Amino acid sequence: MTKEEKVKYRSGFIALAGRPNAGKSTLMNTLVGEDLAVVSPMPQTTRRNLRGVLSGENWQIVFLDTPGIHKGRHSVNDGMLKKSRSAISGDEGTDIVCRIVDMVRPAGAEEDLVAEMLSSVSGRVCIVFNKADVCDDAVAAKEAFYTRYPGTREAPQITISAKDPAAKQTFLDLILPMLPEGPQFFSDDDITDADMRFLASELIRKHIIDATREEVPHAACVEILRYRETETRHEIDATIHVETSGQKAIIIGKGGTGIGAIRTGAQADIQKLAGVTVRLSLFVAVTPKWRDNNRFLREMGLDK
Ligand SMILES: Nc1nc2c(ncn2[C@@H]2O[C@H](COP(=O)(O)OP(=O)(O)OP(=O)(O)O)[C@@H](O)[C@H]2O)c(=O)[nH]1
Ligand SMILES: [Mg+2]
Repeated sequence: MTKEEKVKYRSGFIALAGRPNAGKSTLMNTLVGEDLAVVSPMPQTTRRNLRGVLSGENWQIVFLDTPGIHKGRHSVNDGMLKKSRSAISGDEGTDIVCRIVDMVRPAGAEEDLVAEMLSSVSGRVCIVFNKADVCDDAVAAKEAFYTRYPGTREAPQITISAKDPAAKQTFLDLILPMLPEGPQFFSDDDITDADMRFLASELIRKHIIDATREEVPHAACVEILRYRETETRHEIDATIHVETSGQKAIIIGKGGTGIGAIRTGAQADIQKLAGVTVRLSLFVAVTPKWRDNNRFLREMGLDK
């Protein structure tokens, strides 16, 4: 192959942005082919930006899963908004922003906030209309969206179900032609640059979210106290912070069954990801009002 014929390598950073619960994390997991990001029916599941990597023969995409765009009551909500904003604004090297739209829920104040934040994006924005499998009338949902947000009809766009593995090819058909020339940032088989400490804390949080309801998952924060790695074994001590003694009692459960199930489930998931034996110890601490404690939020990487 002569120099001229050589296919140029293309790469880009693509932020997945949108309101809470739109399916951003689900889409990233489908694209990278692993349960990397925590997914749940609860809004505001994602709290920090997480990179996922997908590589092809001559290209590499670095996805950035971001917290759902919303305004909440606590400092932690401001911190989440700041993280989405920095991903969208390009502070994290973003080339393209994918606006993930939940077609099932009509647009409201949150979607308006997404539109407002995206209006300042000078780079390219594409739209991913999601949840096609559960949307009764996708055409009507999209028409309502175009009417509310002028200019969106003309944007590059697709309609998918992020849960469906087929969404990956539909997404790549949209994105690959938009990908700029660029270097390879990660190895071909890397799926993220997040460390095991972070991924383990997220898996523990996933099991808390699955096991509890209403305010409890929002009031829970996982801190990794110790992560000791050998070639054959990872030993992890983690604290689950909650805000009240009532929440602590719910997490622990009758006779410790709640915390026991969270520990067993999370340990198995971390083990699967790490590929070695994992021993997980969990503690529960009451840290009143941590969601408004800026020092605590800074230590947890959740500050604004
Ligand atoms: N039926 C259906 N459900 C979906 C689809 N995509 C996501 N979901 C569900 O929607 C819920 C929210 O998905 P997430 O991926 O956690 O949404 P998110 O946008 O990351 O939410 P936040 O992190 O809270 O901002 C979960 O229960 C998913 O299973 C889809 O295409 N079809
Ligand atoms: Mg998410």
